[in-house]
Amino acid sequence: MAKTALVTGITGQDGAYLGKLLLEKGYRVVGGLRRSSVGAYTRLHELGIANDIEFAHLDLVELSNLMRSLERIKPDEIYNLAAQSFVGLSFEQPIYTADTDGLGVLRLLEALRQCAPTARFYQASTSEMFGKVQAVPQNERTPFHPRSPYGVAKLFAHWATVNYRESYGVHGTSGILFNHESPLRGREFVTRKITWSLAQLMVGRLDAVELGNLDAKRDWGYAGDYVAGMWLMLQQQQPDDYVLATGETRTIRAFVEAAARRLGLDIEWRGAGAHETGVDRQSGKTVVRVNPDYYRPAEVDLLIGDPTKAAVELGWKPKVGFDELVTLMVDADLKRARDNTNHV
Ligand code: F7E
Repeated sequence: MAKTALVTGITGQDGAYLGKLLLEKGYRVVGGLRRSSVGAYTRLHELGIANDIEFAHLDLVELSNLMRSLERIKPDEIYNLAAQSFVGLSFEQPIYTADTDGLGVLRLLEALRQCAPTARFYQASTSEMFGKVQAVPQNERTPFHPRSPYGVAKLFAHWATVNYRESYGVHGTSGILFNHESPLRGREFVTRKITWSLAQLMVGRLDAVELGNLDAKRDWGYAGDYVAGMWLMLQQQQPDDYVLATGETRTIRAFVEAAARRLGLDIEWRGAGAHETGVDRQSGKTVVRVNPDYYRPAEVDLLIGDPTKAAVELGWKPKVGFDELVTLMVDADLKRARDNTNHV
């Protein structure tokens, strides 16, 4: 009989890619949907899977709803991808973020313990938990030091998952994923903001893109590769923690340069700090400006992951490299800009 997977956060970037992968593997996929999910089905339509998923109204703030849902759905695997996932917003909405990303996971684990105790559980943990990094590169044994309400809430959820594993024998796995991007990434995240904005600029619909801290460094992979890692984790006999990352890190500035290059722009940086601009050498036009409004109260300066454990134990390796990722995202956004569509 086909296995049933419940994917919370089905409408997000990772939910869409994971949903597609699970359908291809023959799963019955139930997608947890909040009544007010942003952009609801657009990513699922983009991947052509919206009609193959069963939807269940689910909200991590409502325990009774979680319990009834698990009793009804009877999942073999639960992938908890639901979250307020934007670090910047978590400074503005810290309590809401803690409720959904922290306590919400505890509610889901309680519901699992009561109503679906044999279901395997994947928690979407994050490199944001490393924050002010205590070692370079970061792996499963690196101590945590979160730097945002989002990171703090996710760390609570990570330890709750470990605790339910150790206390009640729950098959709970925490996937510590570094940044993973794609053409389906939300436009508030920096990579997609860059590719979307530069593409809009190319068709004359935008003057320049405003960004915050250009010096932050991130380990960027491709979301499609990372959801395959999530699935592999839940196929292991024993639950555990795994880092997924590429092992490479680059500045935001380098991402801008690469995206611009793909569009035929050659960026020269002028000035410094809040006065820095990125100018296209050929046209002399300013295409990037720094706007301190996008600075964060506390920043994560450097992330670079060590995915050795996932490589050895899961046989997981990222397939899409940095240049290919940038190309994928820029080309998708240029097409959207030319077609004047903005649904994703
Ligand atoms: O920022 C800097 C910003 O918002 C990356 C989430 O998926 O990955 C993501 O979190 C960096 C930061 O992602 C802008 O200050 C500069 O240093 O794309 P981001 P994030 O905060 O790394 C982790 C793994 C998650 O778990 C999260 O859910 O870019 N930056 N200028 C900017 N960032 C944004 N958003 N916008 C700017 O204009």
